[in-house]
Amino acid sequence: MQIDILTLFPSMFDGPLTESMLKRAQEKGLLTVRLHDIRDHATDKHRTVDDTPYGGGGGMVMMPEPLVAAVEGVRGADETAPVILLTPQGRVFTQQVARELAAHPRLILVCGRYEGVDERVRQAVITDEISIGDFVLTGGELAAMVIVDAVARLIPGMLGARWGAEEDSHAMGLIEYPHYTRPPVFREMAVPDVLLSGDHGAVEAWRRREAIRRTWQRRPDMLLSVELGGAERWFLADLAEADAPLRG
Ligand code: 4GY
Repeated sequence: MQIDILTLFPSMFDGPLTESMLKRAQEKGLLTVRLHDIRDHATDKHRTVDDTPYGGGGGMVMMPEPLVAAVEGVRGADETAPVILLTPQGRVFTQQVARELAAHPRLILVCGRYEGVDERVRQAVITDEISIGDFVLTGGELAAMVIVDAVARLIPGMLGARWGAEEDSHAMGLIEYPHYTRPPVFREMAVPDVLLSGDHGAVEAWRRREAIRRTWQRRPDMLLSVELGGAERWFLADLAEADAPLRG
């Protein structure tokens, strides 16, 4: 997979891309990230990329010419790759969206700065707008890094054999079950016996139930769209029953 990133601050990406999984993905040739400085597409001698907003009000707006020239230069003849603007106005990024993006051989991510980009940039070249959450960053760069990270770990061949993307708790529509490693007792807190039992079936059932319990406690909204087995429904009903006010 190839990801092209258009930004005024390419060096912001150095850290995340040169460590751990993203580093290894690039070394293995599974991921190619190309950084492009939007300022290289400015045409005046001061390399200007922003201007004051029509209609007044404070701040600056990203000019259309350098940004559109940058996208068209990077995109080349290939008009099939999504051109994604990172903005709080976009559709909200989820594991489902990450899976959708991971299916493309190429993504083009556009990082805005200042108060935003001239509306005609959207009309001319943007095909999708994504938000990583309801808050405002100083630019799209950190959001782009979040997208690259979440998408890269879904590229086939990326994770250890144990973790297919389908086994990911969020892909299953639940939050993660509790994890333990050695020692078996830490400050009088013991690891649950079932995890030491060697009974893989019992371990799987326990993990699934604990994931349901956590999702009920922390993200009950997610339970509306998850598929549960018969025994799991009873387990959930018991959780709800335990929380319900006493009746009768
Ligand atoms: N939230 N999700 C986000 C953001 C900053 C003004 C356009 C977000 O994705 N991007 O806050 N981006 C804005 C700042 C220009 C980008």
